[in-house]
Amino acid sequence: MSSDTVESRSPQDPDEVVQVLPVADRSAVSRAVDAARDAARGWASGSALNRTQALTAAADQLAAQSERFADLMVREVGKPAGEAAGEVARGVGILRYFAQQALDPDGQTYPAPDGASLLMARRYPHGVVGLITPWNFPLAIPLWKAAPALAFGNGVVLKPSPYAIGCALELDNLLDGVLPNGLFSMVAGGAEAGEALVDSVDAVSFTGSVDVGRQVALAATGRHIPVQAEMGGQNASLVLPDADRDAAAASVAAAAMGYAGQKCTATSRVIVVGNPEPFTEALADAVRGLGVGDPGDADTVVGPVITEDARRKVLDAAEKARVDGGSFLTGGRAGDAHGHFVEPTLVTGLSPDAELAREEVFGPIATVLPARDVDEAVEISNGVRYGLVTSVFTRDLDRALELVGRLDTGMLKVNAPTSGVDFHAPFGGEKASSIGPREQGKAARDFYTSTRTITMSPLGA
Ligand code: UN1
Repeated sequence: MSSDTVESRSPQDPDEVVQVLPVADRSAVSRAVDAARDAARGWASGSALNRTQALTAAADQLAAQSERFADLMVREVGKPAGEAAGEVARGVGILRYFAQQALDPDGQTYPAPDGASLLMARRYPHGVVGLITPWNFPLAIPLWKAAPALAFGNGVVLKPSPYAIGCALELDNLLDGVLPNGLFSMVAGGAEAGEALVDSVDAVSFTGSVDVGRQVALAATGRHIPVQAEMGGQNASLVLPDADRDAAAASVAAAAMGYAGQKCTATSRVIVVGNPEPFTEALADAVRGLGVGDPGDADTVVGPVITEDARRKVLDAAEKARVDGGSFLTGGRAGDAHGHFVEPTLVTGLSPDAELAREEVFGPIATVLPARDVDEAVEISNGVRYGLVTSVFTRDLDRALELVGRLDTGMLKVNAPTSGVDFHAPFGGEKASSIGPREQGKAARDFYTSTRTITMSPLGA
């Protein structure tokens, strides 16, 4: 690979190059932004019904090509086939949902002090929104940003992760067929292309690591443009003594290890209140029962991690955990296949202060931490810099309700896995997990538009 191209390779078969694209330099990025800005003018001032129809057509086309998109996702980012099919279906749902939101009320009226004027607040698009997206949800994340951006009248330039350029290119081709020329485009590249994008757009939405998210937010704030960054998690599941043990174990195992733990919503800490043994055994059994291997197989839950570096990072974290006094209930080693496989790894015996219990690894590895009582479980859960999503397993709904106010978390799930997102509800975290307004649902309009307050006074008699 030369420095002026980026390429993606299959994580289960790293010899297979999936896509190669030229890197967009600064001038290519500004050309894409200028074209989107030109196209966005007519798009925003035209009929909202037109936007509804275009996004509906995109949904129809994606639905018609579901299998092709899912197969590419399996091949390019190693997502297990079942999850890949689910993500394509989610993408179709996102497009249909935001297609309709284009027709929702776009403002409010207020009683004017003089009783005669019309006082209103109306939402207007920003112009061109830059999207910087990760490889782990190569369709859903670009779509849950692009669909509302477009629905509310913006143009979009997408810079996807280099590991997911094949999926992004297919999405670009699909949208090109239904949108005005230049309104949506993608630019390939790494940090430089991302910087060039932040330097030229009118708003930025980012999903990725904490460090890059902070840099993007600082650069965007320096230009006085709206920014939203969704970053990491160190998500906990609190298992109370009255939980339905087997159901909780199955749910936590899938949330920790599904797609090899490569979700910002994955469960990384399992905080067991009271005697930890019975639940820990049930969890280890559930993890051992997960299908591991070729992501193309329908039974696979845990495929490879994205790159050799990612595999190294997981194995280093496991080794560090061992040195810190942890022991492995399952896993702890690389898989023996040719791709970037790691065994699903469950660690016990660590202090909540151990690195593995504080920092995000983004792999199939989780820690079991015992807690004396619910208060201690809350303290452990809140004791990290992240606050994206937390789950509580209990039959005591009064207790669950009380915990809603005590856990520092953007989303709370009761008797449900930390992973999994509803595109029609607000999504985002507290503390280092997020910067800026929430994504998705009705919250999306807050980010992708800006309010103008308008007073219209009668000239008088
Ligand atoms: C999910 O759990 O279905 O990057 C979505 C991520 C999150 C999305 C999670 N922003 O992993």
